[in-house]
Amino acid sequence: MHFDPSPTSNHSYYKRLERVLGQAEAGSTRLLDVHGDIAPDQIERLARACLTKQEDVRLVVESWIRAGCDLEEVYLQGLCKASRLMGDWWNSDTVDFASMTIACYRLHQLMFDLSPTFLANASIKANGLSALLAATTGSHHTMGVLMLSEFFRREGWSVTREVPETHKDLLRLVETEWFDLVGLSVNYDQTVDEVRGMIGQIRQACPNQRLQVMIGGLIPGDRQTFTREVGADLLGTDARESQLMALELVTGKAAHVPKRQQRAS
Ligand code: B12
Repeated sequence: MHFDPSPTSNHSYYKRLERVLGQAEAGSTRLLDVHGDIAPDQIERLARACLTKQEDVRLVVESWIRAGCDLEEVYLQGLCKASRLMGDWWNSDTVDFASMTIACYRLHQLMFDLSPTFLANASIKANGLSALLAATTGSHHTMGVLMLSEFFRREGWSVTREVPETHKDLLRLVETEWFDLVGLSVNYDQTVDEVRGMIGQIRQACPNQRLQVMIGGLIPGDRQTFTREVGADLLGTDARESQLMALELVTGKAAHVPKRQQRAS
């Protein structure tokens, strides 16, 4: 991956960027492909907009919503796939680190802007359950936790979203506030020992003896084995399914997951 904090000094960088931005006319294709998924060139359209300006990002997503795209699919397919496509461009040095970071910020901003609509019925659904959803210390991968929080809130959970600077910050929260569930977004470079230690401390600090701990995100290696070894109660997948699984775990009631929603993250 290319790390150039000052792309202005790099003429060829702009040439490459121009090539990416110049591809395919905006909105020239159908929104959905034959499988009913958001079409790849629409994903590219969003990714390119993220590299230009916030207004363009908004316009792309608005066009999808106007064309009848479900907001959850906008998040789970549109935003996730666009961020991964940008990651591919970053990997191939088509975009640099600074542009990538700003582009990710624009996706964050989009979620904040869409939040009032996304959470429109959340208060009616209030379920009395509370979740602490946290990125792990030192992780810059925060988009997953933000999206996860939105899906939990949408279904009536009270959510505390945290990007802690130290483990102590997380433990202080767990000690002082009541949570039914702690969801930890694992970072790619964390070891079993680290995560197991953290989960053990969380359980010790938490006054709720029935606290459930869920993990998800960029789990290294075999996800099932990792989950077992760190002592988590549940392994999540995408944000929508994870919420359903968490609800079932905490309430002990089976949640129905329609087939269309069983999408791997
Ligand atoms: C965007 C991105 C970044 C951005 C993050 C911006 C941000 N604010 O989040 C930036 C540019 C900062 C970044 C940095 C790095 N990145 Co990066 N990044 C990505 C990328 C392209 C997309 C990730 C993303 O945000 N997706 C969108 C979100 C919404 O989706 P998600 O994370 O999958 O989350 C969903 C689910 O997993 C679930 N979920 C998420 N968390 C949780 C938690 C729980 C409890 C549950 C239940 C569910 C859940 O809900 C979400 C919605 O469904 C991925 C590529 C990929 N294929 O994932 C690489 C990737 C994750 N990055 C990677 C790497 C290596 C790095 C760097 C080390 C690069 C470097 N050389 O510096 C640094 C790490 C810095 C750090 N200290 O953390 C690797 C990780 C490799 C691995 N798994 O072992 C990946 C996979 C790229 C690759 N193929 O190499 N990255």
